[in-house]
Amino acid sequence: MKSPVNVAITGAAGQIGYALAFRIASGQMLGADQPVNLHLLEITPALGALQGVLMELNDCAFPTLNKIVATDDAKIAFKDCHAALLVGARPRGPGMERKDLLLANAQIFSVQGKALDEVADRNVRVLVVGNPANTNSLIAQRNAPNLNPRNFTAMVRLDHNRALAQLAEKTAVHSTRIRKTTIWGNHSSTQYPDLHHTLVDGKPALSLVEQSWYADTFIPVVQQRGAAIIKARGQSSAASAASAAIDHVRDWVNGTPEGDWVSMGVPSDGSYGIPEGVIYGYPVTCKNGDYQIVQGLDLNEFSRQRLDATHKELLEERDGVKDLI
Ligand code: NAX
Repeated sequence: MKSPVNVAITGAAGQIGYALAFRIASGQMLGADQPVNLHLLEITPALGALQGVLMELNDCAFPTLNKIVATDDAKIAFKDCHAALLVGARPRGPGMERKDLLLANAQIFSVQGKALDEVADRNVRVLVVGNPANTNSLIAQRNAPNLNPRNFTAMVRLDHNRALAQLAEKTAVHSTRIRKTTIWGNHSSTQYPDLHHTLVDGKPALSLVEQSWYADTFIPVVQQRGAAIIKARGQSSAASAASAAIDHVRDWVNGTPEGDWVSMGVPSDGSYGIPEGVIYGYPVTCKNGDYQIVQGLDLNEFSRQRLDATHKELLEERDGVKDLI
């Protein structure tokens, strides 16, 4: 048996945390031969509920779950952690403006960035799920100057998986037969789900669907899927978000299949004309525990405008928290 790895989950008593912890503990993220120590972080008032999660995790008797730490202290939760899934965030309260929400979360992610910087494993992989995910990831990264900035990522994988599901339904194939789909930019309604390079059973997706379906149905449905789930369920996406977080980390660690790519929010490096300075959804391939942005894709005017619009929103978000980065 391999030696255990330390996986931190913040907001572990919340909706997504509850779905996530059990799947990670049962080996679905890092493998059935990889024991994990779960480090669960919550705010003090949620520690009682977190104890309940801990009791249930123990009651599962998972062969891959080695140890659980449950705490309200980020420095205990992040101590020597190899992966940190930052899910806990402040929800929008009554009368709260978007700007206030951004700032409230910026405080949380600057504190957590500093704690990671101080105590996490030097190669810790960080996935931010809590919204606004891209900007929260940037804040954590900027507050952790001693860690590899490339290791701070944000989740756009749920949007990616939603895009696969929509296209699979439209073309009547299983989603496993779809390759090379991209979510560019922000995990928000400005994200750009791009099918220009997508293949369905090896055929260009855009040769199988009408342009009007792509532009007027597919793109808005993917962009607004979170709101549709809230309307239907009365609560925001949780199990699908947890599943996407597992996909993100698993592929980052274990690699992406040959001939395909996934979407990850990663620090922009100038690729596709997006200047450095934001965490941006890109098509990436993963190998040997690292990711690379897919290069050389053609972008037509339709795509260019959408890449720039979502970048503009990220710059506005960044400006709103500039004192904390
Ligand atoms: P919940 O409100 O159910 O859970 C959040 C948990 O975080 C709560 O238990 C809370 O006590 C805890 N928390 C708050 N501040 C904390 C802190 N400073 N340290 C540790 N824990 C803290 O929300 P849930 O539905 O689980 O969603 C969590 C976050 O994911 C939200 O910000 C949500 O907007 C975001 N989402 C992001 C998605 C993405 O694709 N990137 C999709 C799903 C989801 O909407």
